Amino acid sequence: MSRLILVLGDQCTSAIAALKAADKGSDIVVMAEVADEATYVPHHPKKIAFIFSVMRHFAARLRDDGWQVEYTKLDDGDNTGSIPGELLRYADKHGVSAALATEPGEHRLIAALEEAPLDVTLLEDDRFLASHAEFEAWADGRKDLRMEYFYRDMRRKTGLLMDGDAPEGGKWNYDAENRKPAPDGVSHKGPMEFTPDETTEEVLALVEDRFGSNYGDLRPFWFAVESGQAKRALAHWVTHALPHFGDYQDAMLTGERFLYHSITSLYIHAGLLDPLEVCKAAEAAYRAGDAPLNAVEGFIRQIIGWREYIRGIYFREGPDYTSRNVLNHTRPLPEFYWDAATDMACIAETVTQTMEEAYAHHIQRLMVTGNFALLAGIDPSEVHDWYLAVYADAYEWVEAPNVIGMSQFADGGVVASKPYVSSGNYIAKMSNYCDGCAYDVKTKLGEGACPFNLLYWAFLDRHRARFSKNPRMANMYGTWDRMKEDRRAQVLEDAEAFLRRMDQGARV
Ligand code: DLZ
Ligand code: SF4
Repeated sequence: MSRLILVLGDQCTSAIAALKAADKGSDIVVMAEVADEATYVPHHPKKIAFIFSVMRHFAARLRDDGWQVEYTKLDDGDNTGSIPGELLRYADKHGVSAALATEPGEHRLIAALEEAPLDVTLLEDDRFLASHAEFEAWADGRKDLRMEYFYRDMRRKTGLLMDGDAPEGGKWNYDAENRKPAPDGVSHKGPMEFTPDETTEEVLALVEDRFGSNYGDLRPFWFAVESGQAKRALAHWVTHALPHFGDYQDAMLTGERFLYHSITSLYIHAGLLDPLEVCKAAEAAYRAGDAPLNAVEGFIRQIIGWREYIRGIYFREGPDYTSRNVLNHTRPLPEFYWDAATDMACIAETVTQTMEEAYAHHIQRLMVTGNFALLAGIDPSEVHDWYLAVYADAYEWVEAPNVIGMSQFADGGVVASKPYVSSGNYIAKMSNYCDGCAYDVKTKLGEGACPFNLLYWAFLDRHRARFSKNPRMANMYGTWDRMKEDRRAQVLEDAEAFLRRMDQGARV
């Protein structure tokens, strides 16, 4: 009896659970470009084009490999517009009543499949080292779900960077060696770029037509769209950038949009690269003496530590996670997140690059746009929707814990032990953005004061009841409390005035 095998846009690998369990001789693969997925947030056009092109290339490969594939293009006349709708349409066409799918990475789509009037079996997505059950076993009974101990278990489990039972080099984590400030220049020319082929050009024309007015530039489009290209891009990065990645992981430099970052998240999440193979490629460079330990450990930690941990949190915390807002932040997202029209150079730079590349690295996301949103008290669900829309690597399973939890502290500390807030000092130390800014990072109040400086204290003051007892924040409160009272009052007044101007839509 044949079944339908659903393959979603971010499941484009023959190692996906549903394909591994399928029978090439009798089952029918279903892949569908649908309006529901393309519009549930106003995705960046590059993100939509990437996913559609990856899907079309993967469908062609499956057909070449002998699979029967039903593929719906977005502009097909009989497209029902939703994933369950397409499953039902093909079930009807082929007279089948059962479907096999790999668990989607968003609660929204899981619910839609579970509610579909069709017998859909969901298999767990095993592109992760830790199954749901393993993560639950690790998390249950723990007071704090911190990534570090989980990460060590994953190192032991994979044997990556292990020296017998001990961590390579004697330490598990070289994070302290991943924080060099911005270098003067960057030797790496950026990620490997690919010229769109005919399939991608067709997708680009479609996306231009249907989503051309979404936030962000569709062209130039140079992402890898099939696994062979993604592997070449990875090898290129390992050779040219990985050796410097560790030192400058947290640095930001005007005009250098990628520094030494790999952008492999884009390819891993979609299925083009296998996470363990990526880690092994990095480890091999270390073993061969081509890349230092702080770079390779820092990179591997992101994949077998952070990526796994974040996914565990998303499924453990459940569908209500994205609506959490323990700090009661309600301010709407400022317009400059969409048009970069702000005098704050750090934000203008990050938003402009996001518009043009659908990419910004983790510190730009966390300490510039994320930090500002948290300091300014922006509604976390608006912040969440923005990140989900504008980054080409964003799916809810990975984006929500990073934004709602890590960046906005809206989950009350499930992910982060303290809010990731900083004044302008951190940005000044880690970047050269402040050099070209209309504000002065050294000015703490009054004319020309860096808004991050003002909002930082206002945030601490606003949330004193929640954070002043946190030992990791005692220093900050100590500094604030030692300031003269009239100075404190002036800072709070200036912060209020700034937010008022921002709320009124004035350029800030
Ligand atoms: C993000 C996305 C977009 C834009 N379009 C599609 C689509 O048309 N068809 C599809 O199968 N998947 C798409 N995706 C990816 C899904 O939204 C993704 O599988 C879920 O968000 C779960 O991670
Ligand atoms: Fe950003 Fe403040 Fe530096 Fe301007 S001065 S770039 S607003 S941190």
